[in-house]
Amino acid sequence: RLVVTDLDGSLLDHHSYDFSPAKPWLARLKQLGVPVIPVTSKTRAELIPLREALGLTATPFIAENGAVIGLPPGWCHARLDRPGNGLDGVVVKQTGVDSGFIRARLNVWRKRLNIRFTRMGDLSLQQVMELTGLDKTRAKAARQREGSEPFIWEDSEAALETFRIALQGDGLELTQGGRFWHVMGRLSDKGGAVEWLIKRFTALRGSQPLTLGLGDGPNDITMLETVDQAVVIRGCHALNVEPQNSVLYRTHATGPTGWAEGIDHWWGQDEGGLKIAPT
Ligand code: 2M8
Ligand code: MG
Ligand code: MG
Repeated sequence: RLVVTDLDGSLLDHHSYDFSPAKPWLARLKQLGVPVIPVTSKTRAELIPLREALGLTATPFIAENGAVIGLPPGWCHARLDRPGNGLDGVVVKQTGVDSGFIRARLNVWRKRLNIRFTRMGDLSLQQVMELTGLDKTRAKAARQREGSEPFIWEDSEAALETFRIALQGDGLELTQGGRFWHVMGRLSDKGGAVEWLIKRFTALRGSQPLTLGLGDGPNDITMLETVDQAVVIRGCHALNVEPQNSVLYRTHATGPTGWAEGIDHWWGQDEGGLKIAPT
């Protein structure tokens, strides 16, 4: 088994970033050796303290909507990965385009199309803090982008479509999180990164895992379409999340309470004498 999960609005509360309602399941999955893999818009810098707090330092992570993948030692391939080119022996893979290129193209299109948006990098630290509710250290970490750039759209829907087409020509794509739009390389969305990781898991363990995925935003759709069992967590926003899964559960609760509700739905029943749910 394998769990892939969005953080903001899913495992973490949209406003307070608290995850206590998910603790019993997190502990139980750890005990069973089921990897829980964060798949998030957040940066690698934001994930360092977060993985520690969540007890997820031994599992891989997917940052910046799929643009960055981190593999801890147990997940590395003897010949394909250069060991320990990241912190704590974590191998870091960049699946997309670097953020310097993304920022340069955003500036070009802003001028040429005469469109209005504010990049995260255009905001002051104070503004990022106010907008997201993150404290200073976390807001700083959120600005350390490696393969994607968040922005606030301030123009019309029609202009957004023109912008989307312009970015396609640069090999870039748009996705929508809870508060921000995000630009990244066209081949590095959450679904693609999760697919890559499932293949890696299968190669290392010799069998294909049963996969469960949880998310609350449009940027989670490709990930949810990649897994065997999907959970759409009720959002704190009015965004449309319509993955084309045949096996989909929508929670009643939001955030980490919904997260636990979703895992309960799929894995809460005893199976073949194995009691999976936490007691
Ligand atoms: C941004 O990501 C969220 C994910 O849904 C969003 O788009 O609203 C990113 O900038 C991330 O790095 C940051 O931690 C988060 C804070 O709310 O916002
Ligand atoms: Mg989310
Ligand atoms: Mg997210």
